[in-house]
Amino acid sequence: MLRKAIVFALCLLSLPVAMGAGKLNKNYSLWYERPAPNRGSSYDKVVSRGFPFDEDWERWSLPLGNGYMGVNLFGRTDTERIQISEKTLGNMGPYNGRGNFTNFAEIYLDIFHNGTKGYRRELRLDDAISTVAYEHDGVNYFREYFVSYPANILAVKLTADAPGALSFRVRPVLPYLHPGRENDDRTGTVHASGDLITMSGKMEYMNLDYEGQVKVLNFGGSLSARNNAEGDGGTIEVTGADSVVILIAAGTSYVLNEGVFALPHDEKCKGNEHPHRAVSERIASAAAKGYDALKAEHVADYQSLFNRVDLCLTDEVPAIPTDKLLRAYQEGAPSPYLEELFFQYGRYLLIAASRPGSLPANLQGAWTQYDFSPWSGGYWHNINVQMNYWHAFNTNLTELFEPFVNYNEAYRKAAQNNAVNYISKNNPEALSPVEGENGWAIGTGASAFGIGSPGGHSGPGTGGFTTKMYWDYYDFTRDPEILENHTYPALLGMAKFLSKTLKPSEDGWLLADPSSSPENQHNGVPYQTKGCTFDQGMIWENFHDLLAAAKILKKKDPFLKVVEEQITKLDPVHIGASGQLKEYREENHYSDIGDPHHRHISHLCLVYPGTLINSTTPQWEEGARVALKMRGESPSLKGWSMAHRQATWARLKDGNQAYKFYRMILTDKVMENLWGVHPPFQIDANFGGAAGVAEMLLQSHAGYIEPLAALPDNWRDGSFTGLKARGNFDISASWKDGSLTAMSILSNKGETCRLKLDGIANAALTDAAGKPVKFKELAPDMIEFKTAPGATYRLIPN
Ligand code: FUC
Repeated sequence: MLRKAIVFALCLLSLPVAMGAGKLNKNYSLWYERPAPNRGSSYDKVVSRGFPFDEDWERWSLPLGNGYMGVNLFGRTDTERIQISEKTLGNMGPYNGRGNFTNFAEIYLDIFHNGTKGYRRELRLDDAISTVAYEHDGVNYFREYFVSYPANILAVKLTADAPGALSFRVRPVLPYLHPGRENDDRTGTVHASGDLITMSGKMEYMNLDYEGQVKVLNFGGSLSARNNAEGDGGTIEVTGADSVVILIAAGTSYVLNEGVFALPHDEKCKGNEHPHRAVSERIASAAAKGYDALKAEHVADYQSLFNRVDLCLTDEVPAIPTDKLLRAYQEGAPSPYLEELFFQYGRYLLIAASRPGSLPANLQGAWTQYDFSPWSGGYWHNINVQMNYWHAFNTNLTELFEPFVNYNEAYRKAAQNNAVNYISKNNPEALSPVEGENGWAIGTGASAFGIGSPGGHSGPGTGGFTTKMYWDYYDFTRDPEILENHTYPALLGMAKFLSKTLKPSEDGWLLADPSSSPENQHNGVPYQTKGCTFDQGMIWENFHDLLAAAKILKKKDPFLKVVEEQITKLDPVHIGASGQLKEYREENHYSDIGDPHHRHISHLCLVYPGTLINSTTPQWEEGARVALKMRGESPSLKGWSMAHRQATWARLKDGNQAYKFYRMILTDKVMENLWGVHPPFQIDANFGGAAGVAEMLLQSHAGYIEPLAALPDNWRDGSFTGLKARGNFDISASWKDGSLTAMSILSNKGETCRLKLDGIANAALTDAAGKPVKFKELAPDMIEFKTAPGATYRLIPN
């Protein structure tokens, strides 16, 4: 049970006034009284489809990252293990050699402190710094680790409270060297010289060079570098230092461009610059800058994103370590603190896994210790990659979506070939001979090196599901440059493809043919049909968003006429004999076809993240409720499946159901380091869970902003600051006994603001100076007012 809790902050009843980079209401950290166990990549346990599940790494290590680099810390005192990932390092992997995210390096620190006292390790979300503290032989030792985005470097500082107490060996090891593995060899050397260890090698399959450097800076004491005869054992011995700073940089010759997706595997990275120069420069400039300046720069950079959103559901911070807190929660104890922590952790992990210039967050975010990662550590487009970015939009981290944009635009050319092949095969009459006119198509699986085509278990709607992110990218930013240069071209190209996947039905509709509701099976085989709800719905979303974008941009493309015509013939929504939103047109009662408890709820994508089914279509909403209820809570649900259900229930305005699935993620699908699992570890439950919380507290998809749209009974009192609403408004709110007590609205773009709340027509609306602001009453529960860019408004319900 929970021990005494420390009352730390009083945030529940005060209206948060500060918006943006303010200090958060309380400290958030994951902390433990023991190091992570390390049996050295133990793969005894195998889960889902034969994927390895290393209990030590997956459950107990703590993740840091900067988009480029992922780092897992074990916090050990005997031999510390610092496991490094770099998102662009790839080998052949499964799926016809489409490329696979793989472990970059292991950096061991042989410290040999056994029998320590007062041990504590921590990952502070407040500043993205991890620490280890303990006493050994009467000396207090302390370590600090962070991965800086501006410097693209891992910095480690070791100190002790006695002079000359630090003696240890720095020992990097390159994993998975497979000399002679046919066509997929990984070679590498580790060489130490002076204060620098260089790890350098090649991935044969992609013709990809990689290099890592470890610089050891001692303050007091001495260093000595050693090498072995084989060339793979460079180490640096530190003796009698007062403090030590270790800087680690990693890089590869990968360049994100069209060629990576189009060329044969051994030409993908051929001729690219070796990473030696860039890695050396990063190490040199970080060393010149010095630890304290690097740290200050890192904290400022990180907090400029993280501190935008605050969430307060309790004033209590439990005084027990995270693993025990989680255990108590799993045994039924409430912990609103843990619920806040998991939400903020989802934001932390995206900041660590997706930054402008890096590849997007993959299935494992930015972290892998495996030779072959589960599902190749790829970008799965039939829900996972979308879920990775939902909270980028609603939790005010929009620029973290940029990596996906760059990635998607780089693979667009290959996706155009996919479209030509797909149309040629499935609807040759519709094929356009004009280059580019068939648009672009994306299937489920993709990696940093290659993409797949739609078909098989997931239909063409996968593309509309993908372009939804582009519309949201614009809708949450209202940035005309984004609309013109990114959103519109993505929507238009996808619409050109989707338009050609449709065939007329006997009763006059246009149906995607072939069509599959992602991954669902009937009698053990993927079920293929015509016009399933997912495909029709996601095509509708794409067409709808394209027409909206075209209207704003005043585009005159003749193809828009085709879309205007086709969108009226999609007929995506059908209610069945059980009252359910049907997954298939030919279904009568619920689950006549398909797995009744399938992990995917693809037809409900029309509710979330789609918008076709909303409060203006109450009968469809009711059908969605019935279908979602019937899908049940089978134990075979994955972490991400729960997160999608959570967000969908939020859209259906059922806070208690949404909360139930949020709680279920934390109860069943989260490990001691609060990583979500499929299982194995898969980051989307972390990300989707955070998006779901924001969706419970604030919605804006139906043309108005609605605070507390799906507030559960368990969150009676609380407050948040800085959640993002469409129209680019930053919203803060506080509530008591389930009712809004105050709200503030920062208008970033000066858009008209439409608000929905019971009794809002009687509310007091003022500007920042307290002057009343006039609003138009559209209904007793809906008002609208004009805003000025940069202005903040305050609303107090009556
Ligand atoms: C989808 C899901 C699986 C898994 C995989 C990475 O195909 O159906 O459950 O999450 O992606």
